[in-house]
Amino acid sequence: MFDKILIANRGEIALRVIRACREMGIASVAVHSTADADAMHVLMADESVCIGPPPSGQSYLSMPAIISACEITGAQAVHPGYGFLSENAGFVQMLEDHDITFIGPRAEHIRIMGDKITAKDTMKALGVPCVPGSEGGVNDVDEAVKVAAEIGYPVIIKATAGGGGRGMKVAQDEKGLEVAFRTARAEAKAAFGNPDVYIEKYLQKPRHIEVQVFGDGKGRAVHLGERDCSLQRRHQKVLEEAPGPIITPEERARIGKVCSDAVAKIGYAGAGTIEFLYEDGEFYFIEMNTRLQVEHPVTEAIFGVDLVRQQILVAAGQEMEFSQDDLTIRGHAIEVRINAEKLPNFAPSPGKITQYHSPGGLGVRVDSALYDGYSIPPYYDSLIGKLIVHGRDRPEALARLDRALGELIVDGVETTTQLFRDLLQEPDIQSGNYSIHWLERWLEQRYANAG
Ligand code: MV4
Repeated sequence: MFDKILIANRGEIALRVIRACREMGIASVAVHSTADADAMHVLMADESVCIGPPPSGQSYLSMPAIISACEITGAQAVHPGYGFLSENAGFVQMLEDHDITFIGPRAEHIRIMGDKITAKDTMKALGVPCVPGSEGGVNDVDEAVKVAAEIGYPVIIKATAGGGGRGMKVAQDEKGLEVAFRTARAEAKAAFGNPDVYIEKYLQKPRHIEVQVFGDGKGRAVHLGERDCSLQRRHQKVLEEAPGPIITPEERARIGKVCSDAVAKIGYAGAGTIEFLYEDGEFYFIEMNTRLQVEHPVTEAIFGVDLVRQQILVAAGQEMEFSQDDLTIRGHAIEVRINAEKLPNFAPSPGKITQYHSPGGLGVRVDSALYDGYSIPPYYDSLIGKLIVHGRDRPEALARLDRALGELIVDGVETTTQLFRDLLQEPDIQSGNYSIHWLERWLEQRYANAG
């Protein structure tokens, strides 16, 4: 086992990893920009190293600076958290060249899933159900027209180097396809330096359902059910829950096995998320994320497992602490993302926290790097905390969420807290009746005359 792990991240996820390290008797090293000298992850880690100025490109994304910090402190492994260098195959390669262990999957698997066409080809070959569409990429308008005629309109054109909603265009008919295709390619080339696009049938009202998988890197893998992350705004998740409110135990077992078999077969190591669109009882693969995700705590709550601990064990060449038969769901969990943002436009609201009180009690978890008097810097993303509630069933989780939100005090900056109290009043939220478009429509109606 490692003696010392460096966490190449900041904020709540850095704390999350430090906590797992401490429980395992592993020393932790924080890295930070000059803007984060007084950040909680620096205070909580055993050691810290300043790696550069505020912009992420010169600090949290600087591979040489992070590798130097490993060398200076003697850290044997790096946990990347999410975002930043967590899905950068070149970083994994560079660490390997310096004999430092990356706590995550192999570079090869990050590379495969980073190219969406290759990811889809790979998953399809592994028996994972995919959205009907082009075989591989589509290189010219004639081919696009041909594929679209086969699968039927509307269609969606996606950039192979995109993902997470970047570089997508919908075409309603053949007339719109030509423009959509050309713009998609041009935008993909400009944004990612790669013009390659592919085509899929456009699903009108799906839910975003993602399956948590975990592999030991030696051909054994499990699934930990699904999360419903359909409540999004501009491709940013706002609320996530597990299990999915409309997924049956039979569907879970079936798609879960498909996913765990797939990652077992490729020898995947560590935590991964297989994203699906779910419509009319069918799952359609869209992307795979090769990192620990922001919303992993809802899965941890219902399965009672520590995913970061398992990541560290597997990275050190040990076995994960459970097999599929050990994994049973207990109750229901919901996470809301507390962002320092001002509604209705969700404009970033950095600044000094004048008062902070975190909720507590049974079934409440708060993952946050906030403290009284802390100044949220303007350079990074606006997530300042995650409130995760766990109940015996969904109604209990919803009631607990409302109760916990009522206890939360974050003064000095604007936050998304009230949004969740308002959402909880909605019958569709109470019943779990929402698709990927529900939140944007609700926000439009609610704030039609504001900001
Ligand atoms: C789609 C789709 C409809 N049909 N693909 C957006 C993010 C990226 N991960 C995939 N996305 C979508 N792909 C087909 N074939 C609709 C979306 C989509 C979406 C997906 C998940 C959550 C929120 C979304 C909001 C708008 C569009």
